[in-house]
Amino acid sequence: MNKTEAIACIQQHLPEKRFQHTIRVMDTALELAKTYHIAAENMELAAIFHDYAKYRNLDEMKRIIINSTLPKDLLHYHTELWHGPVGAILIQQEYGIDHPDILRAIRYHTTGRAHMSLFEMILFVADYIEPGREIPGVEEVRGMAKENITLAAQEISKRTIHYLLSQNQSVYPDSFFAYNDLTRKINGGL
Ligand code: DGI
Ligand code: FE
Ligand code: FE
Repeated sequence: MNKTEAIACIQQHLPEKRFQHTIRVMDTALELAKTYHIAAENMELAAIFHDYAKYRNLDEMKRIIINSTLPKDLLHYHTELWHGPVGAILIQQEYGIDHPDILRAIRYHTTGRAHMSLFEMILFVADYIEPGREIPGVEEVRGMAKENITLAAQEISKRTIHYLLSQNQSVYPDSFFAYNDLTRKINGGL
């Protein structure tokens, strides 16, 4: 599927506001891809489809989690965590997109995970810093992203966990694994 087809397709599946967010994530991810010497083509597709399952029916998503190889513990966490993993499964089934970089980046775009690739970090960061986001302090993270993508990803991980704790929300293990792994890398540990 090429970029134009992918954009036309996602526009049909998302409400206008989410579609505009998607386009901004794509532009941001492409800028970062250029900075970090990652090819544009797969990055474009990953960004375009990253929120593909965001508005799927919860019962349908639950069924997909139950009937796939996805970890069942997702069912015990916030439903907001489902759209990444379920989206990765759906675009593979419905559009035959099967590049592992694309599928992994979409699957983990909400939580991150340990050992994220540069490709995954770019989508994870682009989703948080796209110009439509008005999160307090996001400007600082935008600056970091241009200089050091690992540092930006760690900052996002840290901020997200902080936020979830302040809201008395549970934190999915992959969010902690992402934070710990990025922190180890930044501090020069193994
Ligand atoms: O889909 P988007 O809104 O573009 O962004 P996203 O996929 O990063 O989803 C963001 C939401 O997910 C945000 O409200 C924080 C939440 N989130 C991220 N990690 C966790 C989490 N929620 C819970 N409960 N646990 C997590 O570990
Ligand atoms: Fe998302
Ligand atoms: Fe998003």
